[in-house]
Amino acid sequence: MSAEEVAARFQVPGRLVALQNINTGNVNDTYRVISRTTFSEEQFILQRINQRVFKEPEKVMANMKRVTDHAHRRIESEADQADRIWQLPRVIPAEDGRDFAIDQDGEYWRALSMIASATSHDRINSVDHAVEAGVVLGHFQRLISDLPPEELCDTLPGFHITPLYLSQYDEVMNGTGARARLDASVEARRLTRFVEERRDLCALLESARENGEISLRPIHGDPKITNIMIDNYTGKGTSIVDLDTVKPGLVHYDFGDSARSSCNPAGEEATDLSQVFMDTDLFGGLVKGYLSQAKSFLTEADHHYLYDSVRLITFELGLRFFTDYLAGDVYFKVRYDAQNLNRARVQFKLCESIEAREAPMRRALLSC
Ligand code: GN1
Ligand code: MG
Repeated sequence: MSAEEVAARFQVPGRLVALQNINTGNVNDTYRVISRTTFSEEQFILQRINQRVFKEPEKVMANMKRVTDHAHRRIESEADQADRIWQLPRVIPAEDGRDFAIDQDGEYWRALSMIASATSHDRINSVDHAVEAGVVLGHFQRLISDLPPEELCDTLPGFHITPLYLSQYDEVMNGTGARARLDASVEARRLTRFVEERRDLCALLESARENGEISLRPIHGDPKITNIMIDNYTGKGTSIVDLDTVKPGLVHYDFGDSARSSCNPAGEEATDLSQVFMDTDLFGGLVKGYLSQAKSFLTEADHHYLYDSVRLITFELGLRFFTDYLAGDVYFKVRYDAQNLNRARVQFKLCESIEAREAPMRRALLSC
């Protein structure tokens, strides 16, 4: 079934006039749909859920509905005191009232409301932008911090459990495909040494969770800078989008992911490694914005592990990209041959920079 036909199966007024492919993410297929009546225009987001990654799409949608209903209620109850209009996507029901539509090939589709007059950016462009990215993540986590994590399904078992990614890497390394790719690339062999030197790092957050120092909470799961919407008129953060990874997790996964994606001015798809580094001014801004919201629910132990989370999640994403390159690009979408290798090089370079800048980063965390 075509995306146009699926689009017509959601409860949106008017008739479809255009559908644009806006492939921004590395996993799902995303479209912007424009529908019009005589007097109005409605735009919404239509997505096909990638079932290779999300094995139980119904649970993904149940989480999304639970979290957005809760957060919308809280946004409304705090609206009078808020310094801005906060937005958050709404799940648009299908014609049969469900939160998704299934086409004849068994593909799951969902429709989400658009965030009004706002833009997402691949890269950060100023310290103020970093502050806003921090405020948006902290605000979202705060809104859902009183939602019991048991009420959310684990839709992606193993997501951000770094030791499991390391086991997958070891498994892939034993395959013949990986051997061929390693033999063909000096750079890939260099990255294997980078991983070997950091094996002990992998268990850092999971050990803290196992010994009870830090615990599971509802998280966003993917708060990278492209998922932060900045208001076109005020320059303030107005929303976080891409809610298919909301699930129980450690708030550290979110903070680490936000910092690694926001504070590397060259962005995730950089090809010139010399441009990739942890910008501590941007990090200072991000921390200031984040803690202005998150202080209210973070424990001392949570705070203690924030630096480590940036180092670990950056390393982890590099490891995930590198494993996927060695496995033959089976998880992340690619547009050119060695894209996943290049993405891994970027994250590993950034990880090195984070290690070199540990002292100023810890200072920034303590000063707010
Ligand atoms: C994937 O699909 P997208 O772009 O929202 C991935 C994230 C990574 C991100 C890196 C479910 O997110 O974990 O951090 O790529 N999502 C999943 O760009 O694996
Ligand atoms: Mg995502």
